[in-house]
Amino acid sequence: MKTCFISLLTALALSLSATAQSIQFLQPADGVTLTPGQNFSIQIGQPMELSGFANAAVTFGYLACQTGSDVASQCPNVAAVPDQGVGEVLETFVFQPQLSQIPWIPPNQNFTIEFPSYATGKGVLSATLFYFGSAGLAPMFTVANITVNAA
Ligand SMILES: *[C@@H]1O[C@H](CO)[C@@H](O)[C@H](O)[C@H]1NC(C)=O
Ligand SMILES: *[C@@H]1O[C@H](CO)[C@@H](O)[C@H](O)[C@H]1NC(C)=O
Ligand SMILES: CC(=O)N[C@H]1CO[C@H](CO)[C@@H](O)[C@@H]1O
Repeated sequence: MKTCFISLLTALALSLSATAQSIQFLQPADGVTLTPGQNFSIQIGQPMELSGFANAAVTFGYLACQTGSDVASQCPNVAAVPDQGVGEVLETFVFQPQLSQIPWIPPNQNFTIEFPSYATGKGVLSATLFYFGSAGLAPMFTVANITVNAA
């Protein structure tokens, strides 16, 4: 009975922490202006390194926002609605964040990718993290995004 209760607690803790697994853009900042066709740096942080999880890969995507009178409202919310699609898949990397020397900076990893040469106006740069977690290391993913301007 006791063992049963403990495994129930463990399962609950795992399912709770599953929702906590996330990544964030440390660089560039939301609203950054990037030059089409040029390389730029991305720093992805992982606020919590939880045990029972295994990071796999991070994929960057670019989705151009619709042009129109109200551009902001026509930028789909990639993070909130993942089935909206990330637009174009730019590049995929193994995700292995390193501990930071700076206490307030979470474990992080730097990447260099090319900003699409066709980009104009506003777009959404997304980072999708694929990882394994929860009971039995189930495959999962989480999405972070920033708005970028092409100029
Ligand atoms: C971007 O970086 C890649 C890999 O380092 C390199 O092959 C490519 O020439 C660079 N592109 C530009 C436009 O600098
Ligand atoms: C990524 O780059 C930033 C800025 O150059 C640096 O402070 C940080 O330590 C780098 N992170 C890693 C894991 O090398
Ligand atoms: C443009 C876009 O998709 N923005 C979203 C990025 O992710 C945050 C956090 O989930 C959302 O609040 C933004 O709307």
